[in-house]
Amino acid sequence: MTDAATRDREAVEILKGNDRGRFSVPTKGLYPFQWNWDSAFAALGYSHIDPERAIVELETLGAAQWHDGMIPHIVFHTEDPGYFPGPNVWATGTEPLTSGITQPPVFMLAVAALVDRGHLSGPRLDPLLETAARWHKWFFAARRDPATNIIGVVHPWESGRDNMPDWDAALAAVNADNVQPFVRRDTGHVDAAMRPTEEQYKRYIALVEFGLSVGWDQERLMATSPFFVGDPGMAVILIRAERALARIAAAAGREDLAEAANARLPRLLSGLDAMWSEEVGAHTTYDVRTGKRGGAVSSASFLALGKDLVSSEQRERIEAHFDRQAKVCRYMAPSYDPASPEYDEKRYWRGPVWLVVNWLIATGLAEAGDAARAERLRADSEALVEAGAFHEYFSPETGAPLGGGAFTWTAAAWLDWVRG
Ligand code: 9WN
Repeated sequence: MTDAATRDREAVEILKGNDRGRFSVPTKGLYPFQWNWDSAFAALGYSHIDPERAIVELETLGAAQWHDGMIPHIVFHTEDPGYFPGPNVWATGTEPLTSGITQPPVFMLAVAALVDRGHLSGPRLDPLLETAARWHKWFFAARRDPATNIIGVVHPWESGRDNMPDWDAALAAVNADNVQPFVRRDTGHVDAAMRPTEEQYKRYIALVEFGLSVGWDQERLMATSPFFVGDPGMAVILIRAERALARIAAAAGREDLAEAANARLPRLLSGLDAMWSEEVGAHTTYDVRTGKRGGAVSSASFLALGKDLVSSEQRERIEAHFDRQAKVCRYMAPSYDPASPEYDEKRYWRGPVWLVVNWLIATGLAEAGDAARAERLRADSEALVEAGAFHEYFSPETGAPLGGGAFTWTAAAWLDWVRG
């Protein structure tokens, strides 16, 4: 057993090793730019060792906000041929250069944590609240199906859970016949068996080309993209972010921002409910184009165990899935149901455990008063770090470390939560 102080030191070293001054890279080599939700977690990690650096991380991300309010999923601060697709493929023409899609809005959860811990207030806080408010409002206009209030994604990368099996059917329907040949870079860094397949990658690029074809007009993208799929993960994170915004903005005297966030919440909650699958007994994806629902429980389903998100009947059914999986998995929470034929212990978001998702599920459980399940996730995450250090993801069966090493958000989750 390595002692906690050694792990703390290692985690701090990883954050520092991935620090590029005003932003963090998720890990060296595989991901050489600033990623959206990774940065929010980096800020949570930094809040324990260097709160000023945590604020700067969020300010840098906020500075990449588009005029329409979107905060993009990648900010390309530097050139780097080690990643595909780079800025020339996205061709968004923004300053700074960015991708053309978004990622889960963990940003406001990090802002709230910094405020609650006494590190952020006044003139540094106000612009960050404005940024969060503009982004949350953008989700309402550009990622909400007006008929159902479902919050969806126009690319699997937006969900942050890229190759989760529930995207397969909608992705397969995307025409990739005209995609120009390209060279993947990810499989030069990581074993291909741990990454998405070639067929999936072709369609990921076809969707980037579609975004380009509508000039990255985000409302048009939602209305016309061949891929627009409701995501319970994105929906729950946005609801939590809106609640955090409402609470912090009200306390900071920004009643205007608090009121707007509160006004959006009922529709966001009804959109989440519309993703409930009676057949599965949990929230699943919902393909807005075809009406088809995802087939099984994913780690995103457990996010709905957070505070005040579901009915007591729904809660019991989701808890039953959690408890069933907790009996068969040495390490919770697998990214996809091990009972499903699509489950794959090693392949990215089709089975492996991700510590940041555990952070999100467990903080939600704790807020909802479910200390036991939250502790199961924390203890399993601790055992994973003991067994496999600070990797990108882990086998739920053996704890084997998978994907990239020395990962910023795994180290941040350790400092913020796992170490207890
Ligand atoms: C595409 C950086 C990101 C995470 C995502 C994760 C992975 C990128 C990729 O890495 O996605 O955005 O190229 O595989 O799926 O959640 O933000 O760590």
